[in-house]
Amino acid sequence: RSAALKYFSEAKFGLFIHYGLYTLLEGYWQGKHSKPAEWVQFRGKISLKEYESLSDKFTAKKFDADFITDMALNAGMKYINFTTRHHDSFCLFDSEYTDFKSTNSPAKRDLVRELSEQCQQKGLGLFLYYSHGRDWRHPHAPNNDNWGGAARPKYNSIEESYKYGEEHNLDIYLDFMKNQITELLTNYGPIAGIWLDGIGTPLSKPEQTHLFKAQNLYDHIHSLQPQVLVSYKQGLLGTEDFKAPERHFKGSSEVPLEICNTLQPYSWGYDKNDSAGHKSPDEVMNMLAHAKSMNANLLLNTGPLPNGSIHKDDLATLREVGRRIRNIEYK
Ligand code: FUL
Repeated sequence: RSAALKYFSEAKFGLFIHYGLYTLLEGYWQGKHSKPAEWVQFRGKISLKEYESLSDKFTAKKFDADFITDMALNAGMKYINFTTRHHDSFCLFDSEYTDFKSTNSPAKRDLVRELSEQCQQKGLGLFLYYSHGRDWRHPHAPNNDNWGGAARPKYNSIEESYKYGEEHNLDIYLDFMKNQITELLTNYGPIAGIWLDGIGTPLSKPEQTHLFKAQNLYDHIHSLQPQVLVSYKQGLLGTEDFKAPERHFKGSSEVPLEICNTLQPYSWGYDKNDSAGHKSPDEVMNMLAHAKSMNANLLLNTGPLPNGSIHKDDLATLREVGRRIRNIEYK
């Protein structure tokens, strides 16, 4: 993995993409805004049934992996990180282990496959975001009773399908995730990294971390594809290949760093409430400089619109950033 790590720390700049069912709600449920937009199921306490019905409207009509990968390359980026499955558990890939997936929606498409093919053709690394500890759908995922109040949406009456109590068995959920990650690492060619997200505060009860058997998962990942870099956001066990702090980073780190930030004012998934303005080329150049001063990569997020197209402001900014980067390189 040392060659992969070297490649990663030289790559410097990557594109993060948050796209999923939440995108269709554009940050709003019953007129109330959710901050961040991709947390709309949680903040709006949307019932599983209502949330599920969104998948009948998921067409991804303008999601164009060819266009997105060209855009990333033109911006001077070397890799892409894609939300294969966010906290809502909707998968943007085909999976034997769930029906809640894009291949089962009107889109009938495996977006991970489309992106992986384009990345391979164009020499971009592909990282796969996978929500690990936080899952608002799977009956055996961490729940509010055992894991603190923020594991699940706080429904007024508890959802039937959330099996709280005795029957709750985290191991079943761990197997589910392992199986899906196995699919991601066997069906899509060489993968640059698995980017796990999940047991952040306040979900983390450090004394319960071992229940997640994360090392077991890391070893399994490396047995499937030894070069794959594993990250767990700010870190979980300390054996991750790099840390990926959100928005800012202060201090120093013993492992390589990747700072993630978003082109939208705050949200990662598409948010209609963006009057504060998307980040400008100057702001992105500053983020790049900040990352450089920390010896970190910058993973810069765009939230595609409901139809899967890229927001025009992000497009313009990335184009200009690419131009400036090329200017600096050629000087
Ligand atoms: C966080 C998530 O909860 C956000 O929705 C987003 O994906 C961000 C990059 O990581 O932990």
